[in-house]
Amino acid sequence: MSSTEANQNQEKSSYILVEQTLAIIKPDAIAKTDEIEEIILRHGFYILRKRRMQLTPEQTSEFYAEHYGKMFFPSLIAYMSSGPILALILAREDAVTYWRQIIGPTQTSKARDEAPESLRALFGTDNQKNAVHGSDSTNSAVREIHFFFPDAILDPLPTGQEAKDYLARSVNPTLQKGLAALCRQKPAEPILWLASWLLKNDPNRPKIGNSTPLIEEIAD
Ligand code: RTP
Ligand code: MG
Repeated sequence: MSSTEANQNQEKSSYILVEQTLAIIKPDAIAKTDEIEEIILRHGFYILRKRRMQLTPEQTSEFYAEHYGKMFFPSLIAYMSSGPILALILAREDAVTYWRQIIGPTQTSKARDEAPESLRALFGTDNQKNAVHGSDSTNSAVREIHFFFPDAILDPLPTGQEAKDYLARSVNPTLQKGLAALCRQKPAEPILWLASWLLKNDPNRPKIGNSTPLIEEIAD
């Protein structure tokens, strides 16, 4: 792997900490799942979880409760419960906004006019059967991710700056010292060595007197 690729991979793995959104491949596009997943990955998203299922009309009504009472609500429920769907948790920087950009305008005809490369332009059927869903805000993303993946851990969902500040404050100073020590040492098992170094040098770990770290006392 080139150093550029290694850097890109390292950057991508930090996206998991940054933002998550919920995507759905809707019944009219389920046959295009492989193509859509390829596009998702090409845009730098991580697919953290996937769940294929067919929603009942009741479950669909709960998911789309914000649209209750609108003219299109009954046909939306019939459409979204008509066949299997695939729910996906996507992660990357700015995941919510970026995914909405990639899927394009709600109506397939508008997507074809204004965003011909968008997923709805490419895979949508008509103005209701529009191939894919995307959460419209970080708050909706939290609710929708828990709807499909009740055990998902994302509370609170950090925004980009929040995550960077948190890491800068709580982890980076120690991690950088550990990485420097790792580079000097170049051990055979670098990950295990670093894990052990971090345990021994965790600044939050209670010390007994001014002596050796607790873990070494247990090991003895
Ligand atoms: P989604 O929630 O599915 O990602 O779509 P969206 O935010 O772009 O659009 P939204 O206003 O939330 O509408 C939800 C879904 O309802 C169907 N719809 N049909 N006039 C119509 O016939 C109409 N308007 C909306 C679409 O399937 C839309 O994605
Ligand atoms: Mg919506």
